[in-house]
Amino acid sequence: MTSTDMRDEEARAILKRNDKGGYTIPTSGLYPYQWNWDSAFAAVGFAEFDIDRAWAEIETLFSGQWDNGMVPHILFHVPDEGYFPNHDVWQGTGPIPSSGISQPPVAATMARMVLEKDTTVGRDRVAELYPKMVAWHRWFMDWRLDQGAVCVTHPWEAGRDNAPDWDEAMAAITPEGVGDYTRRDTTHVDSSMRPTKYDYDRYIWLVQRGARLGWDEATMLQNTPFRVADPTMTFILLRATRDLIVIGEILGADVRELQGWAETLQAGAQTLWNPALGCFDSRDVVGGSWSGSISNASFLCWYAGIDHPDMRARLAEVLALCKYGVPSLTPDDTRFDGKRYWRGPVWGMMNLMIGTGLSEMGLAQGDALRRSTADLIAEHGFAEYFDPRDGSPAGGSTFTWTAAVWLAWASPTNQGA
Ligand code: 9WN
Repeated sequence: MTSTDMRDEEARAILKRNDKGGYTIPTSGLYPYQWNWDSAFAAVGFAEFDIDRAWAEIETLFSGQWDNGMVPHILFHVPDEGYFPNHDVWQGTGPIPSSGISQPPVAATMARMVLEKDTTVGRDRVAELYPKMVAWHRWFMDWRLDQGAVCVTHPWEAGRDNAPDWDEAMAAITPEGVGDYTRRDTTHVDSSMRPTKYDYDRYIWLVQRGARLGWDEATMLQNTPFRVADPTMTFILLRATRDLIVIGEILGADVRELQGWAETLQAGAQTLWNPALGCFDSRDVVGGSWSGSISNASFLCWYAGIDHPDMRARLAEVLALCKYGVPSLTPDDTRFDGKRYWRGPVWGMMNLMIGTGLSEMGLAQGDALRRSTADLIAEHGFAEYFDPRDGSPAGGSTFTWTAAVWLAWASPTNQGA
């Protein structure tokens, strides 16, 4: 067996081990539930060897969809005391116990990838999912826009929990009355690789506010303390809406409403251009300031079909400092912390999206990024994230989305595919 075959085998084994029957946990211990965008990435990993299981992953995710169209960021299928905050804190109001916020909507893009693997099997499966995905995208368009850019109402919604993008907005929160709580994440992972207590106090304060207001979007919007227009959400929703349009056209649906959304989001993405930084950036809607972050979310522009000469220059600068792909924050930023989660580390699925976008636009860095991600995983394993300075693994291990990224994109088995 070659080393590539061994990694392929290991990646399949990780997906099977993290499979809890219809849904996949990100990794055991640290994350014992179904997470939204993790599941969508898991689906493209499964699609490499089990198409039926790939569809089941997305179907189970949408079984937790709320009446208003929202698809929660966590589905608490089986209670587990090893995680905090659990459903008793969140008090999500959907059909199965869940959190009360969403996560980056990669599902339609991943569904299109699974569909293209096998259109015969996929057509009926995607036809069932299509109206649910449209309803979810409509929820974003109804409740999360600012000047056409997509906002997050909690750092966990962006999936980039402790990114510097939220620092200003978080500083404006005084987490009064949050009470005592016991974190579980730092019993699984070294605390130097996780968000701080300062962050967690504000995360929980925001959750308590949502739960108190019954997760009613209109009520939560009034005097909202946290609303940040975010490149992660904006670029991903724009990309996913285009993929949803392609799926709709295959199904013979009327896609005019979706085309309107894509135009709105395309214009909204331009409102994230920070001229002083020469980069796409997060914009605090409440406080009015730019984050000033050159992050891996900034480089999702190509994934959304948006090119910019300055972004190419920024990418070249960042990649000159990082051997293994795009870090969550450029190392020459004073806020950089190479092991602390979204303040420095490289994440495989962000490399996948950035690399895919670059390749689709005919830019050579796309394939270079795929090869450096392959080296990263081949040399350092299937970690949750990696220190961009030397590739050392951080966070959880035997991680679902890193295995999926390997199988569906990075593995040399797929080179030239
Ligand atoms: C909170 C599961 C999730 C990812 C997020 C990542 C991390 C959760 C946590 O893990 O967030 O949602 O408890 O730290 O930041 O992107 O979906 O892998």
